[in-house]
Amino acid sequence: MSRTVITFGTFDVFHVGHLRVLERAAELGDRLVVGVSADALNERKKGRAPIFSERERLAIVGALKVVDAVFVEESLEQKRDYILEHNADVLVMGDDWAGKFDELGDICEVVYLERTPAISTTAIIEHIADL
Ligand code: C2G
Repeated sequence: MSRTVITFGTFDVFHVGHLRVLERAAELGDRLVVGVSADALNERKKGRAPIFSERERLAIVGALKVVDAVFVEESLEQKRDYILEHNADVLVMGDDWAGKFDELGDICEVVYLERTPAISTTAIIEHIADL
């Protein structure tokens, strides 16, 4: 039987840390579905709009070879609904979220992957701003 993996993220100013987490997530199953967080969700969560709009971020993530489908993640609290809706067998999150989604273990496997060190959207933005 085919195994569907689901993961979530903003994926703003797409970088190699994003690519690696998606590649490793894809290896855990046969099909990878990605919830790309909505602009409004980012504004609520981080107090600023992403650099790239939700349409652009969906287009970038959706074009990757390892990604089979993308959708807009409207709220952090809807993970259970998204997992059920997409028939996901595995939820993958970066280990900055370690322990936060363990309660979803009743409907799917929950895996936290190590973040790629020394790269982040914020560091890239700060580096460019300093040039
Ligand atoms: N990531 C990584 N290594 C980095 C940076 C990011 O592995 N150096 C991973 C994160 O752990 C996450 C994914 O890339 O799994 C996307 O990162 P963000 O865009 O920062 O996503 P975030 O804002 O944490 O997601 O429901 C979750 C929300 O959508 C928010």
